[in-house]
Amino acid sequence: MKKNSNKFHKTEKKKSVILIGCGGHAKVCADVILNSKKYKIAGLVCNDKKKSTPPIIGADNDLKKLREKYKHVLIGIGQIKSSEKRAKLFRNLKKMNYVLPVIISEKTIISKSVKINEGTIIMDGAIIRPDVEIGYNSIINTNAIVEHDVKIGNNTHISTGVIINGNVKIGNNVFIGSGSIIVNNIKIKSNSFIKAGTTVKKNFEKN
Ligand code: JB2
Repeated sequence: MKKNSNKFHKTEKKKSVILIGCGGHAKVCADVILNSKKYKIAGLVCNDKKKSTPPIIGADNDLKKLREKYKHVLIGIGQIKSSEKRAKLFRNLKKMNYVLPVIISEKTIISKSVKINEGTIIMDGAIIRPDVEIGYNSIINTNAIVEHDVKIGNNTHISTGVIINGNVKIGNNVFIGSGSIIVNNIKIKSNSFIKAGTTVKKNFEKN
């Protein structure tokens, strides 16, 4: 009898990723990675001494040593007041020769033409439409909607439930607070800070 070669599928081995941080944002990143088909968590890197699941495998000054064992890392420190800490960590991790993968939740809708750069995480429920481009080390948080042709820069945080309409251009180091709505064709300059629940109808360049 002919063997059924499709009976047992080879499962791709999951890659271990170090998660930096042990606060609220890291928890949500961990949730996304735990449900990922591509990645698993190697452990957390946290400067605080506390019990945690997943376990803490070191502090920031262990990262150089950890690189001997692990290649992939994700920054799980959130970004509300300033993007500086995440941006600096990103530069340091690159110097240490880490790879910062794009992490995409299994529960998203993302068009095939979307381009996303290294170290960016797309959380559960996000919808990202055609020809969107997203820079490196950014966060597209839970249930954010990013419509067609939007450009988002580096180190930028699109918070939970934000709606960004078509053709919007967003710079680097931007924070857009939860539930904000950005109408179509708007430009948001680098380093802008938009409070939760704001409706942006004109180009935005305030901090
Ligand atoms: O330099 C650092 C560092 N700075 C802060 N290195 C490492 N390894 N960890 C650092 N942290 C860690 O970030 C702190 O040890 C702490 O565990 C964590 C901050 O926790 P917190 O819960 O206050 O914030 P968060 O950044 O994880 O999450 C915020 O931003 C998210 C986007 C929260 O406001 C969340 O509610 C929000 N969803």
